[in-house]
Amino acid sequence: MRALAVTVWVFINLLFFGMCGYMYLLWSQYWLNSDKDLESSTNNYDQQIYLYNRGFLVNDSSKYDDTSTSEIKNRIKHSSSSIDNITVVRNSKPRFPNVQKSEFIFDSKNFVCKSNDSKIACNEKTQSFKDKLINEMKRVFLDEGNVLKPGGKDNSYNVNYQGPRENYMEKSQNHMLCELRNVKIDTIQRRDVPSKLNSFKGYFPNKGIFEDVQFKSCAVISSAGSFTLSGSGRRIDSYEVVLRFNNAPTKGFEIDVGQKTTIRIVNSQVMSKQEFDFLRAAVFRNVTILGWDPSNYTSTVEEWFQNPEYNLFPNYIGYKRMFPESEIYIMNPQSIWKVWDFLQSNSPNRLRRNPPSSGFLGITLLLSHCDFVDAYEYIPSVRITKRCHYYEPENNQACTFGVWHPLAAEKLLTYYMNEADDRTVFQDGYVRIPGFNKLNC
Ligand code: NCC
Repeated sequence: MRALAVTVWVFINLLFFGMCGYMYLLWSQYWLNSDKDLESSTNNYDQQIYLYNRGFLVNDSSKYDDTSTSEIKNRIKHSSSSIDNITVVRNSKPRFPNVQKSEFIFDSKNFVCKSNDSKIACNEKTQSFKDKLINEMKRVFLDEGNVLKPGGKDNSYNVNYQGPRENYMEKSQNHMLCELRNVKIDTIQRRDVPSKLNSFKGYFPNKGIFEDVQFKSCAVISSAGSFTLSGSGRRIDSYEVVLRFNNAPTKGFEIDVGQKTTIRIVNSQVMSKQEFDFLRAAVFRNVTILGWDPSNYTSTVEEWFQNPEYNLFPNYIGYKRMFPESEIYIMNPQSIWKVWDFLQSNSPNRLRRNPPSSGFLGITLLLSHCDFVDAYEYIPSVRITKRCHYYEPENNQACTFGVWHPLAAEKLLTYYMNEADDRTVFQDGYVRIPGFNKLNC
């Protein structure tokens, strides 16, 4: 009798829990599908960049609600004409607690060495900052590979990488640099212009950027907020080549970022959108310009010419007409994906399938032409702040750690290839990478 009662009890329990499980499955499938709709409406590059650059994950509704929709629309910096459908995600879908939540606190004043600190005290501060920072970068790096995360499955550039995924830490610094040396950043030359676009040909040079030129010392100046109060300006101006990004100004910020600019790497949004006034703004004058625009992963150069993500060609040609002697180049989009392949082939986990940031493209370019490259505030120093840029008040730590570009991977690998000591990296704010001509491969 008792055995029968136990059996019935077990059966009822099984039935009850089975039904609960089934209902949960139905419920989560519903949300999965509604996510798909949502992804397609938020998949647009502008929206993703907007959200990521403000530290939002695409589905992270906790940060915005109905009332902020119009504010979101108003504040989109680089919106394309099609962007009036920002989707607001409601906060009612099943969620599991995030076991890998960030514990990184921007309490940088605890880590800055003061003039009266002993060498030991300063080293301790540096070490403790380094541990926290590297942990945070590794956390983001691992999180990025998580296909279950919002945006984790996105593949708008049709990346179909089939190569190895090795662990960079199992290779020597020299080995890594030798691999990166094979990833040459090419620029579009006359011979690359498709024959259908013959009238374009005359605007493109017969040589590549910095072809056969070797510089002694080069500095890459990230646009990070951590430049504020760095006082690095004078040192930066002493390099033979100084590379800056997009529309990052020097005027008014000379003490921290210097005033010299040799080359600017400019993304296609900045080159093409009216608000950046590429043809007239002073920041783009009298410097070498290298524009870039991502193609699809497998596109030929010809296909990309006919369908760039942001059409940078009208302003490229306009600039060439206005300043015929200017040094302006366009990156070969296939080089962008070769750089991405390098990052992925040295990362055991899957990277976001989006192009590398201008920062890593700039470092890679200069390594071919400089005896050494010092990258400033790319690996954030103890002056780290939530501010995205040194020239804008906006807070957004995603600019530093990345959610859309594979920034965390870029930075971990860069730190690995660096030969400066930790005090230089984290207190003075720059990493030093030996140029390719110094390598023994
Ligand atoms: O912000 P951005 O980057 O111009 O920065 C240039 C490079 O500096 C490094 N960086 C920047 C900020 C920060 N806190 N830490 C950093 O390490 C990065 O390596 C970065 O590449 C770009 O890469 O071209 C980017 O451009 C901006 C934007 O288009 C321009 O700033 C013009 O406003 C992009 N943001 C948006 O489109 C909203 C950003 O995704 C990448």
